[in-house]
Amino acid sequence: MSVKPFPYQLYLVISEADCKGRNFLEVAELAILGGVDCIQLREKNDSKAEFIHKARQLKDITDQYNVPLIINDNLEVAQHIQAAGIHVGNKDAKPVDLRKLPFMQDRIIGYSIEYLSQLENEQTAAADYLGISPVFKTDTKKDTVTEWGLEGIRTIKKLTDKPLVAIGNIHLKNAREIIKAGANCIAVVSAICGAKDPQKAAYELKNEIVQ
Ligand code: TZP
Ligand code: MG
Repeated sequence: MSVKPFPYQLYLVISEADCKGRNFLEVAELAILGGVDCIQLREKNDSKAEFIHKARQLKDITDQYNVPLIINDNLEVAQHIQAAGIHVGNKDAKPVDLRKLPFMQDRIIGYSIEYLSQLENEQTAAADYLGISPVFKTDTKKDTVTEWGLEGIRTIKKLTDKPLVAIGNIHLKNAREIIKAGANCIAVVSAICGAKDPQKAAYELKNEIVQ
């Protein structure tokens, strides 16, 4: 299976709720201005219509900056807005099935790794990047399985050529060591959505990981 390039380094995973009362579209735009180069919209409790509405508004912004917008676990929403890709977890739609769809042929499929055994499966082979989920335990998502840590990144790096996106409690103080351990990209929620100044937070994170 070929490996498509995934040239992104600072990935924002955003939801309206994680922006805690601030306009999530403004947070996303500031984050892009600060250096975020990939965005995922992750709305777990929205109706389909709400999710599509938000995704369409966000896509208007990401398109202006040529930043890919990935939709969390919802093919219909992704298709509706012609998203750059979809991110799925271990219990969601299967990358192999998604890849068979004409719409998904050339789009990005992200797949979260919760167990080492997933690296041997065909789903991993069909994905364009793997989420190391979570690298560290986080209050933002509590229903997680394995806390990979830096050692987990090193182990996974040895077992696959796929680009690795680390997520989970990543902030300024640990971003660089996560990249050094072998992650190609870091993904954050609260380090940017919860920051007083999302643009500055993104800028500092980007500076920390781009050598
Ligand atoms: N998947 C694994 S951890 C996580 C997701 C969506 C949340 C990460 O949030 P934060 O605030 O960056 O720790
Ligand atoms: Mg899921």
